[in-house]
Amino acid sequence: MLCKRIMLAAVLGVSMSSASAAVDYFPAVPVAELEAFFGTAPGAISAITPPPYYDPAVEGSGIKDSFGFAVGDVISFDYNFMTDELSPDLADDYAFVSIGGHVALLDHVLGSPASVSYPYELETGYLSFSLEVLETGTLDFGIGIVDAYDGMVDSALLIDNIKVMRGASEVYRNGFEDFDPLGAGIGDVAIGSDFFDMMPTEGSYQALISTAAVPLPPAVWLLFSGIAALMGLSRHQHRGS
Ligand SMILES: [Ca+2]
Ligand SMILES: [Ca+2]
Repeated sequence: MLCKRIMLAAVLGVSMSSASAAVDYFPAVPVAELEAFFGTAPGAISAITPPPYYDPAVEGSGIKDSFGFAVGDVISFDYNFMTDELSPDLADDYAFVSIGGHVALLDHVLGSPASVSYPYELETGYLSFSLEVLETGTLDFGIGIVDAYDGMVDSALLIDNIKVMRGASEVYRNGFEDFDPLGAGIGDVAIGSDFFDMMPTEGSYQALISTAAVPLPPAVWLLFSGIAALMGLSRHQHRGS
C-alpha cells in the first residue's frame, strides 16, 4: 500500500520534513548508520519497535557518550518527545536508549505524547526517565530517535539533565551547558537555550535531536507547515484494518 502522503510530497517536490529546520545541523542518517554509531547489532533498533504497528526504523539521529559504570548505577535524564505524526494516518516513530550496545524503547508516537505543541503537533512535555545499569565496565550509552515505517513526517526529542547516580553520589552529569552533545552526535543534533519556547530542565541549555531528513529554511517550513496541516485533513489511512 502506497502511503498517500508520499504521493502528495512528491507532487510538492519537497519532503514533509522537520519543524526544527532553524536549528538543523545535518540531516538524519539511515538506520544502519545509527546502529553502527551506537554499536548495536544490525536490526537491533528496528527489533524494539513498539506495538501495535511494529513499524521498522528508517532513519534517525542520536547522541552518545561512554562512562565507567558500576553495577547498580542509575542513569537518568529528562526528555520531551514531539511529533508531527497524526492518527489515523501515522507511522509510529520512536525514541530509544542504548547502553553497551543494547537498545530499549524510550517513547513513541502512540506512547506518551498527548498535549498540543508548537511547532510539532503533539508532545509529551518534559518527562523523566531512569535506568539501572546491570554491568560494570566502560560502556557507551546514548539516546536516539527514528522515523518508523517511512521518513516522511518527523518527530523530535528534547533532552536535558543527563546524570549517573552511584548510591547518593552523582558521578556523571551532562546538561549540555558546554554545548557538548554528549561525547558524539550523529544526524540532526542541536544544542540551544530554548527550542520553540520550551525551556531546559537544568541550567540554560538542552539538546534537540530529530528525524529530519531534509533541512528546510525556516521561511519554507512556516509556509509548508500550513500546507501540511491542510494535507493532514485529507490523508488516507495507509494500513489495513
Ligand atoms: Ca515519521
Ligand atoms: Ca541543561
